[in-house]
Amino acid sequence: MPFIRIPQSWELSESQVTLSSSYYNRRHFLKTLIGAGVGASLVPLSGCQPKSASQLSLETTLNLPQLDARTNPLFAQSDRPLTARELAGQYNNFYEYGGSKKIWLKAQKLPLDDWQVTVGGLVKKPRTFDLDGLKKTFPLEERIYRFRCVEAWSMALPWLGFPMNKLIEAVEPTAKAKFVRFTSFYDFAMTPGPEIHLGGLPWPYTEGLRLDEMANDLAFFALGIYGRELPKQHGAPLRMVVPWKYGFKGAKSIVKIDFVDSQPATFWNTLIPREYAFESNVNPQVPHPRWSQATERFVGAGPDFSWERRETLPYNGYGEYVAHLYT
Ligand SMILES: Nc1nc2c(c(=O)[nH]1)N[C@H]1C(S)=C(S)[C@@H](COP(=O)(O)O)O[C@H]1N2
Ligand SMILES: [Mo]
Repeated sequence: MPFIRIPQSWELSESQVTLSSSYYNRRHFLKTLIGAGVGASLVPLSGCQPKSASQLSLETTLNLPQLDARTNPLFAQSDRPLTARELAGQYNNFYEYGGSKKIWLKAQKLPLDDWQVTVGGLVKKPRTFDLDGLKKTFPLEERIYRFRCVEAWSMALPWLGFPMNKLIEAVEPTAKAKFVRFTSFYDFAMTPGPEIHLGGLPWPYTEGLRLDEMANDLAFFALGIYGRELPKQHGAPLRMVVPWKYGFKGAKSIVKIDFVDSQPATFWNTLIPREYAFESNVNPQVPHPRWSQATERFVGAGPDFSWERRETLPYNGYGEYVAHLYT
C-alpha cells in the first residue's frame, strides 16, 4: 500500500486512538491496525480508482427531498460561515462503515425502509414512532449550530429537526428516570464497515445524556440538514445533535431511546474511558490526552477544505445555555 503517511496529532481519529488502548489484546490490535488504522491514514483513494457507473455521485446522496421547517430565530445565524454542504457530506465519522472519513458512499447501504424508533424505559407513555409519526408529532425547525469534533476540526451546520424536550413531554419520564441511552442502528450484514467489526468493539453505537441535559433547549434531534432530509452519511433518518459537547456524543441513525435510572454505558466511553468521558463538554482548557483542544480547524464555505484555525470556546460557545448544568 503506497501513500501511507504519518498523521499529525489532530488528524488522529477515534479509531486510531483505540489502537493504543490497553483495551485491546494483541490480536485485536493487529486486526484493527491492518484495517481501520491504515485505512484512516491513506490518501483518499477515489482519485485513483475508476468510478463504476453503478456508483452514486456525492450530489445524488445529498439531493434528497426538501423538508418544511420554520427558522428558529435564536439559531438563525452563526459567528462563522456555514460549512459547504458538499464538504460536510464527504467528511464524516460513521465507524459502522469504516475507519476513514470517506464513508459517504459506503453509508448508502444503510437500510431506511420501515424505520422505527422505540422510546421506552422509565416513562409513563412508551411510544414507537415511524418517520411520518415523528414528523407529524414534532413540528420541524431549522437551527444553525457550531459542530466540534473531539479530533479538533469543526463545522457550522444547518440542522432541521426538533428539540429533545418535546420528546420528553410526549413520553413523560417517571421520577426514577435520570439518564437516557440512545442506540444507533446496527446490523452486521448491512453495515460491513470492514475491519473494525473484527475487533470486538462494543456495537451497537450507543450514547447517553443526563435527563436534565436532554431537557436543555439546545439538545436537538435532526431529521434533516441544508433544507433537505438527512443524507445517510449524516446519520439518516434521525440523529442527535448536542452542540456543546464533542461530536461523538451525537449518535447517528437512532432506533432506540431508553430512559434509565443510572449512567448508561456508551460506545467510546466503554472503549477508552480515559480519553472519552461520558460528559465530554467542549473545553479548550482540558486537552485530550494526546492533543490540545485549545484551537480547532474550521471547514468553511468551500468549495475546498480550507481548514481555518479558530479558538475553541468553552461549551463550544453555548455556555449561556448550558453552563448552569455543570456548577
Ligand atoms: N452511530 C454513529 N454515530 C456517530 C458516529 C459513529 O461512528 N457512529 N461518529 C460520531 C462522531 S465521532 C462525529 S464527529 C459525528 C460526525 O457527524 P457527521 O458525519 O454528520 O459530521 O457523528 C457521531 N455519531
Ligand atoms: Mo468526532
